Parts: sequence; structure tokens; C-alpha cells
Amino acid sequence: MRLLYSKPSPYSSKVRMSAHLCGIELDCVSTDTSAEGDDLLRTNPIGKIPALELDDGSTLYDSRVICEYLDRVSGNLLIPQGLEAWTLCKRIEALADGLTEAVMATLYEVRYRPEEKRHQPWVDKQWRRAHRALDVLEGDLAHLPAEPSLAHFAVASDLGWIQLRYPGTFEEKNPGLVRWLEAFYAANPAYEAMKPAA
Ligand SMILES: N[C@@H](CCC(=O)N[C@@H](CS)C(=O)NCC(=O)O)C(=O)O
Repeated sequence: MRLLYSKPSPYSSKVRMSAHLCGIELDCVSTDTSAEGDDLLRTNPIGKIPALELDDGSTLYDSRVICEYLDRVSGNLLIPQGLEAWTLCKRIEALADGLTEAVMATLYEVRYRPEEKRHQPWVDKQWRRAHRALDVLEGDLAHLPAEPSLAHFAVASDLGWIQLRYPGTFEEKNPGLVRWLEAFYAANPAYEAMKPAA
């Protein structure tokens, strides 16, 4: 299977970590979304990564759908199936991804919008959203078992991306998140090479 991805992309990082846990090897193709190339648009008409091309040529996007697929084909190695554990796992994934979406919106505001057209109240709203999510995440992680699952990969990827793009955002205010990340990589060193990187 071919994964269109980029090294800094947090959603791609989540998929790569998930595939590793599922024992699925992906042919990872570095993809620049701003080029809107044919390969990307054929794989995902939305023009975003991660996008997966299956061995039969069919395609899947976005990261949540790809991870659900990896879980299914691996016989549920990625997502716990008991209702309580499933609920916690999927809620944490949604929270971590929503956090990233908010912070990414602020990055795109600077990257793609001319300065005179930026709307600071909207940016402030995204940061309020992000800080609420970070606070709740810090509490939720206390309930997550040590054994890695989709929730772990979503959190490690999304926090890793924030540390890459906006270092210092949560380290002081949410030290529990820093401790959690350190413990995760100490117990699961293989995943460190897949975290978002420049
Ligand atoms: N909900 C999507 C979000 C994917 C996404 O936003 N990917 C970013 C890179 S991390 C992207 O492709 N951005 C390019 C763009 O928005 O044009 C997912 O979970 O896969």
C-alpha cells in the first residue's frame, strides 16, 4: 500500500505509527500538498495528506478512515473493542485531532493569508479552543492504559507537531502532557522516528 504523506504532517504520523503497530508495511511517498500534483489529487480529490492507495488501486482518506481500515485488516490490533475502552480511545483521538486542526488553522492564517487580511479574533478563538483541548487531554490521558493504541498515536503525533511548529505552547502549563510523551517514547522507542519532523 502506498501512503502519500509528509514528514511534518501530524495526521500522517498517526497513520504511520498505526501501521507499524498493525504490522503493515507502507510505501511512504513524500508529498507536497501545495503543488496539488496529479498523484495527490487522484488519490485524494480533497488534496490533503495522508492519503492511502490500496494494492487494488482504490484509495482511502482521511487519517481517521485510514486508521479504521488498518484496524480492520489487522484484526483490531489498533483500536480496543470493549465499549468503555473504545469510547476513551476514540474521544482522545477526536480531541487530539481537533486540537491540531485549531492550531493548524492559525498556522495557515499566517502562511496563506496576507497580513492585512488576517482576523485576530478568529485566531484567538482557535488558541482558546486549543488550550481547552490541552487541559482536557491532560486529564483524559491519566485513564489511558500503557499499551499503545490509536489514542496514543494521535496524542504523540499531534503534540509532537505542536512542539515542532509552536514550541512552548503547553510545556509549562500542562507538564502532565510532557511527562506522558516522555513515558510513551521511553516505553515505545520505535515510534520516535515517526513523529512529526521538519
Ligand atoms: N482530517 C484530515 C486532515 C488532513 C490535513 O489537514 N492534512 C494537512 C497536512 S497535516 C494537509 O494536507 N494540508 C494541506 C491543505 O490543507 O491544503 C485527516 O485527518 O487526514
